[in-house]
Amino acid sequence: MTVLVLDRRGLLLGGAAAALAAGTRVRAENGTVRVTIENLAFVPAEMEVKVGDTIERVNKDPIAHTATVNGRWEVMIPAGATATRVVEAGDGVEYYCRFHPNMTGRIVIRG
Ligand SMILES: [Cu+2]
Repeated sequence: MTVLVLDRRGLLLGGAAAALAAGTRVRAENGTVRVTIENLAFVPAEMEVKVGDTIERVNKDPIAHTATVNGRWEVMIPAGATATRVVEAGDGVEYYCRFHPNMTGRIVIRG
């Protein structure tokens, strides 16, 4: 299921934030990596983790977002909330927000 909720403001903010975040890849420290969601973007957009690490997504926007991989998993992050998910084998993927498909992120599994 795909829900397209796009508006001009969202596209512009998401594009700018994604450009700023490009090229930044963080690694988990002490088994946890934090992704901040702000202005319709995942920051950092790319992370390097190991199976068993926890990804913590902090939503600073006043609207809900998701981290979604079609047919695999979805994490719902309500406005102002934090959601976590433990990295599983095969999670080296790109994900996106189901509500704002221009929001994308990438998980890289370190061997
Ligand atoms: Cu979203």
